[in-house]
Amino acid sequence: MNAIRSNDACWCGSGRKFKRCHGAPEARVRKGSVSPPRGVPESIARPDYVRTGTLVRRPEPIVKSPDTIERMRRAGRAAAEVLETVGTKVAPGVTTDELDAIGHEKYIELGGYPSPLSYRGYPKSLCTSVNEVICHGIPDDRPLANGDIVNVDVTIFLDGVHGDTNATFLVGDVDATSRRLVRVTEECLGAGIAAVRPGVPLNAIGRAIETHAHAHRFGVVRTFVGHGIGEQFHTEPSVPHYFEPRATLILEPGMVFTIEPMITMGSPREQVWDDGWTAVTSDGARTAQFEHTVLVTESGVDVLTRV
Ligand code: EYF
Ligand code: CO
Ligand code: CO
Repeated sequence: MNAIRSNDACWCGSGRKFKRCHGAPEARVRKGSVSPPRGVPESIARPDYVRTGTLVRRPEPIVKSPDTIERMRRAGRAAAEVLETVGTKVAPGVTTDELDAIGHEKYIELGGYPSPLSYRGYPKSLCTSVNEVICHGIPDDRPLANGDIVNVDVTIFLDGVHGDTNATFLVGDVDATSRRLVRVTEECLGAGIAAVRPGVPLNAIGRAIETHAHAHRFGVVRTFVGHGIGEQFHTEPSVPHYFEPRATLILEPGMVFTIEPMITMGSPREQVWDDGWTAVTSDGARTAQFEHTVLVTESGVDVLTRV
């Protein structure tokens, strides 16, 4: 697919140039002020990287044991509960830091540790990515505005394993093209999940996602991919959301990974803010994301991150 360029006429039929329609620089999200990290009771078990301050990657089986799968079902359900709790609070005027505080309390109520908190200086318990922010947006004091879209990404560490999920929410009255972006992105996740079954190559997932996104003339972010998950937040395999001929791993029952397509109205390229985390579209066009942690089963797929 050829990405729409800033000077092209917008595909939505507005008659404006794309940059004036969906990528207007004046609409860009600005960095706000970030509050100090929130504390977690000592009674809650932490991932290794929080206790030691460094991430040491350990070998971890791609096919999980029945015991690990049971624990991942609990962690997945808990992640979904946190996301649901935060999602109900999304509204114009609410700051993303307030969303972080609500999520933080829910992680603790469920007995889990917020996996992003304190990894290489990441200061918050979830990610909030507004409008043109692709992923890893840091909750701050910016109030959500009527018409925004915001992705909330939750990862919990519970029973020694991680569960990872996210969704994009509409803030008040959102324009039709942004609503379409959000709907198509959720459909892309559904198409990726529907491609999962034993015996198929991993790249069937990205092929299904990319086909659906391109049918709607949207872009697919390539830099950030889904990931294996288990006792570690990120492990093998990488799960591209585009067709990657080299991703030939054959899916087997017991594999657990995330599918988390990031879909753009314009260019799928990204830039990272000088906070070292916040990834935004290079043209300022809006982007949306949905994510589930999924298990390959004998008959197909189980989504672990549902309430
Ligand atoms: C490498 C971070 C990295 N990393 C990934 C950095 O997969 C994610 N969302 O679906 C995702 C979210 C975040 C993220 C938020 C912060 N980071 C944190 C903890 C461990 C880690 O290992
Ligand atoms: Co996530
Ligand atoms: Co993830």
